[in-house]
Amino acid sequence: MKIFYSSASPYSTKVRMAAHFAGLAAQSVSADTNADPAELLAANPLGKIPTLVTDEGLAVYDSRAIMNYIDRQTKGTLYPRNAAKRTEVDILEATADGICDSLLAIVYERRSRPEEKVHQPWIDRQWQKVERALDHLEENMPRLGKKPNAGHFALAAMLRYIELRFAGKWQRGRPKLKRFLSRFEAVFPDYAQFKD
Ligand SMILES: N[C@@H](CCC(=O)N[C@@H](CS)C(=O)NCC(=O)O)C(=O)O
Repeated sequence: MKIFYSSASPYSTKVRMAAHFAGLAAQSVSADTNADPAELLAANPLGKIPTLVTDEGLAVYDSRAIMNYIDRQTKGTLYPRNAAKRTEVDILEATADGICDSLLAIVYERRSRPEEKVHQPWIDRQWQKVERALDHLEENMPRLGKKPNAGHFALAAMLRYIELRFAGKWQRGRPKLKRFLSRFEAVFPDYAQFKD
C-alpha cells in the first residue's frame, strides 16, 4: 500500500500519522503535485495529495475518505463507535481541515499570482475564517485521553502546518492550542517522525 504525500501538506500529515497509529502498513511516496506525476494522476484524476493506493490498485482520496478507509481496515481505530462522540470527532476534523483549506487558499493566492494581482481582500477573508475557527477551538478544546482519534490527528496536522507557514501569527491569546502539540506528542510519541 502507498500514500502519495508531501511533507508540507497538512492533510497528508494527518493520514500518514493516522495510518502509522492504526498499524496500517503503507509506504509514503513523496509527490510534487506541481509536476503532475503520472503515477499520481493515474490514481487520482484531481492530482491531489494525499492519495492512498492499495496493493490491489484501489485508489482512495481525499483525506477524509482515506481516514475512513483506515478506520474500516483497522476495526475502528480512529473514530468512536458512539454516535454522539463520532459526530464530535467528525466536526473537529472538519474544523481543522477547514482551517487548512483557508490557509492553503492564502498560500496559493500568494504563490500562484504575480504580486500586483494578489487579491488582499480574499486573503483577509480567509484569515478571518482561520481566526474565528482557532478561537472556537480554543474555547472548545477537545478532550485528549490516552488514545488520539481522527479529530486529534487533524488538529495536530493543522497546528503543525500553521506553524510552518504562519509562524508566530496564531498563538496569541490561545494558550490551549499552543500547548496542544506537546500534549498530543505525549499520547502519540511517534509524532516526532512527522514533525519535520
Ligand atoms: N480536501 C482534500 C484537499 C487535498 C489538497 O488540497 N491537497 C493539496 C496539498 S495540501 C494538493 O494536492 N494541492 C495540489 C493541487 O491542488 O493541485 C483532502 O482532504 O485531501
